[in-house]
Amino acid sequence: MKVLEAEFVREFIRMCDDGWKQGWHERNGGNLSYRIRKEEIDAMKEDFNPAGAWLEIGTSVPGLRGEYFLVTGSGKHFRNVAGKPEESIGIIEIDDSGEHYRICWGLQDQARPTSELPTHLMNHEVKKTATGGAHRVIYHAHPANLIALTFLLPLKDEVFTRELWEMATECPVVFPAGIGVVGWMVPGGREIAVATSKLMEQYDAVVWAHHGLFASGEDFDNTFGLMHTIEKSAEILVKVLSVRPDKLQTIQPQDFRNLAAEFKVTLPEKFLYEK
Ligand code: 2HA
Ligand code: ZN
Repeated sequence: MKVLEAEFVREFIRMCDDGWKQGWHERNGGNLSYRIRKEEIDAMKEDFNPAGAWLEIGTSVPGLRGEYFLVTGSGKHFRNVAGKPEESIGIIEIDDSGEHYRICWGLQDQARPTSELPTHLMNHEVKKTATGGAHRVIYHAHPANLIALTFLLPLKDEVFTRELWEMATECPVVFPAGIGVVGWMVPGGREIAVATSKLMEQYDAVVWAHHGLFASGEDFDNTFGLMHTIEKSAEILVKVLSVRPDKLQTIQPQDFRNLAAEFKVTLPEKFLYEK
């Protein structure tokens, strides 16, 4: 099978295009990765290029040895992924030490995987263990309203989670574990990857202050949907705060407990503090 004919590749490309259309991917902003199933890889190996050189990941992910990932390329624009997939995205394989990768398909003309490869792979490693292999998608975008909030709210998991939950009744059902916050750090390296993946042990979404959001999920629909839900909620909060600094009424802690019982989700009490 040709790589570009595979269902997961078509869904990956569509998700890049959807994110672009949402306005979350200015220039080369954002990146996406998918941990490929064994049967999906086996079906397309004949379309791979001759094995490339092993290159440094920049961190260590022994829990991902032998895994294959579809990733966006460093410096590539989401806007171009659908039109030029072989140049914009590629498949990489992880070696037995978990410290190197090689390009098996795509990323034509000396392209490299996303500059955020360490964070993507460390998140995948954590999520693979935490979800028993269920999570396969890691998505990073630059949604403007959420980024705006990182200038206005205290950079605390409890505050971001609670404020976003209050803005839309669906939020606590979509991300019941809450969301994590990483204070401003230099992107692209191991340090921010360690900080982000630590939070991914308990959350499916992690905010990077003054930068963007990382989301994790089992498939493209749910991961895109998580990004979309969080950014929509952030947009409502920005609108509310733009009109006046306080709320006349809102969803109260006991309302959240009632919602949790009805929707059969567990909402940690640390987010249901009295204000
Ligand atoms: O340019 O979003 O965080 C890609 C990025 C880096
Ligand atoms: Zn970014």
